[in-house]
Amino acid sequence: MFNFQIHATDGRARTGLIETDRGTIRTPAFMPVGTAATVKGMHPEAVRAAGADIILGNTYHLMLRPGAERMARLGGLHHFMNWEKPILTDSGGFQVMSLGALVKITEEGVSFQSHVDGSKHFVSPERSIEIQRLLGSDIVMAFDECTKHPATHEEAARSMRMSMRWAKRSREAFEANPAPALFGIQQGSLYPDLRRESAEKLIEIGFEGYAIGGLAVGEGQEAMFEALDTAPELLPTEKPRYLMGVGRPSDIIGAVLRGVDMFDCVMPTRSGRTAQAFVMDGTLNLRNARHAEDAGPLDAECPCPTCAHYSRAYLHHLFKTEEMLGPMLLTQHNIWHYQQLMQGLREAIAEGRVQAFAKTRLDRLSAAAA
Ligand code: PRF
Ligand code: ZN
Repeated sequence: MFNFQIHATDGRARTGLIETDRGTIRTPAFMPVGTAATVKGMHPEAVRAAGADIILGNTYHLMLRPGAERMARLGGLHHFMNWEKPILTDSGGFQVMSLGALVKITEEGVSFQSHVDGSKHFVSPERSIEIQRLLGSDIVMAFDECTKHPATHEEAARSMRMSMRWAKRSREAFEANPAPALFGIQQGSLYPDLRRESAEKLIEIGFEGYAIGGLAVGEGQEAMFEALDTAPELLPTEKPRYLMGVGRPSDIIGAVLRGVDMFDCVMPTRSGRTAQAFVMDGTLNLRNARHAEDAGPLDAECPCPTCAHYSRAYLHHLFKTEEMLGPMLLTQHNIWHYQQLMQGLREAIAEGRVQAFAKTRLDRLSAAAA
């Protein structure tokens, strides 16, 4: 089962539900990143308690360790990591490109050496889909190439057209061994004509949802928003739209206003490990000495367990002494912060006040940055 219902729209923003056999996903949704079969530093129960309906896993990391066939023998990713709710898996190409040292890309697929032990591997659209099926993914992603930035029109066109041929091969491999959903990934860099061509090719193939790839790769927020002024509307209204690898809270707000339904990003978890807290008024660095005697919570408006029980001074102390509880408590807060933002967006869209909600949040963020 895979079913998307839009319950309310406000301008281009939408709120609704994706129903799957493993549970319902409230949209707009933020998916915490669980790259190596763990949302780093958090128990799965705590990820769920924070309000996450779905997490993201990665083909690339899991095929290297513990290995896709081993994962299948161990009962699949959900069982392995004790997360029974939905999991979306990324297809691997993007991670190979951003992590793998030696990469060779041909029409057939991608050859690379493991960043772990130097061993040689090959991933094609067919193998990526097979791996995602062995993991037990609920939402499988087509295999694509994330076009580098900047790219000339010619480079972007060539890359996008190869990704569209791979999308077709991904669909065919998926049909032979189907899961609840396969999402296609739009590419085309910052070129509106290529984004349109990509959307048309994906729609012709047909997918249960559509991702917008190739953004948040160094183009900056203004250029990303310009692309998002047109890219989402090229994709089917009635299917979920997923903006891959985004982003900061202000990026998410801007993308929701432009019609995006799903997001993932390492930012809340990675920042949690490096002492950066997301709060209503921007970000805080807990290593900063100004927190040393601050008995108040990270964020007085946050309902999370970290803010209920621990002071900024204590968190500062944990980071100064490099205690592992520091990253754990801060990651928990950051994931709650992101989930609270999504809940706020969903309620505001349902009540027809998303513009006012966005303005209030963005004004506070820019006042803090000034
Ligand atoms: N493709 C895939 N995964 C991704 C991206 C992409 O373009 C991005 C780009 N921001 C993040 N993750 N498959
Ligand atoms: Zn908190």
